[in-house]
Amino acid sequence: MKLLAGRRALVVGLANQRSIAWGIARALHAHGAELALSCQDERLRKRAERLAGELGAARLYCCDVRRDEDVQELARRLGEDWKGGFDVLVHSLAFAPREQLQGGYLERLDREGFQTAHDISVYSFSALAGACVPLLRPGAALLTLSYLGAERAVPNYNLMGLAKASLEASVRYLAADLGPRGTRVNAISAGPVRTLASAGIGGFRQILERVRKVAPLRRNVSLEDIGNAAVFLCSELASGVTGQILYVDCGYQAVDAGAWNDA
Ligand code: NAD
Ligand code: 0WE
Repeated sequence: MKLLAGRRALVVGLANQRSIAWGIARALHAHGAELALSCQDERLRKRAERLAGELGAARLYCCDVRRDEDVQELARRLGEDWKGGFDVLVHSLAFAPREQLQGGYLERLDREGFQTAHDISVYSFSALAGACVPLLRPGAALLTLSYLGAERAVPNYNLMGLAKASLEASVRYLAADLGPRGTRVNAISAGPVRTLASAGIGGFRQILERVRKVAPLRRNVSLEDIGNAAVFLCSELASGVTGQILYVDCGYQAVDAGAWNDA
């Protein structure tokens, strides 16, 4: 059954074929959605163009979310290219200066890193939502990506944990704001996946191993797991769901990982 036939979806945050944005775009496409994709800059454009090509007539834009004019321009072009509006906005991007994601939280903390992480990883979701709201058709859905570090102190995740906590609060405030016009807003809190954003993070392999060992499903999440949950949240099947954080993590958040060491 195609859950998103006749729906138009913008997915922001495509870098390569390992991106969660790509997993979600593929799943939305498989369920009949017409797609637009956005990548950060010209540097990523060639690869993104090739990927967009794989999804039929997918449109591709560039938008650096640090720049207000880029966000406005993205919305303007979407309004032109998709007369009559669109239905789904997926926000799948985050950034903190690399040195913030290793070592102690306080030890690495500084004002500039804090501002950068919150600007790119948090503000951008509300900024994109605000710019796109006039274009959203009735029954639209917004979706962003979070991580367990929002609600637990995860070693090395540090500043990104604060940013994700604020992002999750944004989901609730946007849901309250946009609910009366019929727009739903949710997040997927995904288990760890090997992507560009997790490559080179010290100890990432051990994080994956730990999930495989103690998560109820005894495996790591796949891009398909995340894509399927995204299809659900963006479809009519989730018509009564808004303001929620859905864990797509093979159950890891539900258990006391420390107590399952030898399970
Ligand atoms: P990724 O590297 O494929 O995607 C991150 C994207 O952010 C890239 O496309 C990058 O270009 C984009 N980006 C960074 N700064 C930007 C800017 N200024 N303007 C526009 N785009 C910018 O990695 P990913 O793991 O797919 O990350 C996607 C989302 O998933 C992020 O929000 C991340 O926090 C979240 N997430 C990832 C994991 C994981 O383990 N990989 C787990 C849970 C949640
Ligand atoms: O949200 C993330 C990662 C986001 C991220 C990644 C990078 C790497 C490159 C943000 N900024 C940057 N900056 C860079 O320069 N995840 C959920 C993946 C992740 O990152 C971790 C994790 C997990 C899981 C960092 C430490 C510990 C666990």
